[in-house]
Amino acid sequence: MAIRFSNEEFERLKALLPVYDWGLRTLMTKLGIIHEDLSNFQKKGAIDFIHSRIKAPESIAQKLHEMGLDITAENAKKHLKDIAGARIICPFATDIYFLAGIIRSMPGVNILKEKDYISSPKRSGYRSYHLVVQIPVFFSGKTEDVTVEIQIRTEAMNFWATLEHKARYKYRGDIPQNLSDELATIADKIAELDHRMFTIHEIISMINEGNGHD
Ligand code: 0O2
Repeated sequence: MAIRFSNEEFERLKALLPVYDWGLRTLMTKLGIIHEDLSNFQKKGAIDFIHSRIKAPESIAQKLHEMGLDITAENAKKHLKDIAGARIICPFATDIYFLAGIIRSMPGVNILKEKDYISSPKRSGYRSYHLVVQIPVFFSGKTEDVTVEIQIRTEAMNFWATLEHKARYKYRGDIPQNLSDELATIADKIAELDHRMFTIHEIISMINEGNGHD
């Protein structure tokens, strides 16, 4: 049975969510500027695309349930760091670290936590770089710090995570052992593929530099 908020708690949650949306939009404006600047002037192609989402109430309720917490708006605000989320997709792992560095130096963005699941992948095989940040949002005469989780991954890591997420959903978090083993093996292969593609990219860049091209 689906885990849900009570009507009263759902109304409380609905009152909270706009602030997360404003925080996310503030961050997306900053990231959009970085994306445009990098595409036009600096490190061409370091970002493929960026998207954002506010976690659906059903997913918030499910996550609180998995954490063994009561399904309340207060617990969501207190314990969940990914109600607002931005995902940056890059061609190569080196771009991920480059972008994490840019985010770290952004004025008005306070870093709360960083997790490098690329150098230390999760047991599932999941790879990604996570930053939990806080952004001040000014509204109705007051300022509130909004927490946003930023995930940075390559296209290949994203392909894997999307498929594994689907499997997790399909099997309600309990993926059969043979399938999770296969996913973990593929995750390793994807990491190797990412590395080999990067080597080719470096060779092409060196040849282009020698020829005086970008
Ligand atoms: P959705 O639907 O994407 O929102 P923490 O352990 O809390 O200190 P962490 O690892 O950042 O820190 O938190 P968490 O809650 O484990 O993971 C946060 C998000 O990372 C997840 O959100 C996923 O988006 C992604 N993620 C983490 N581990 C995996 C994994 O093994 N497979 C996939 N596909 N994604 C993962 P949600 O709420 O799970 O999902």
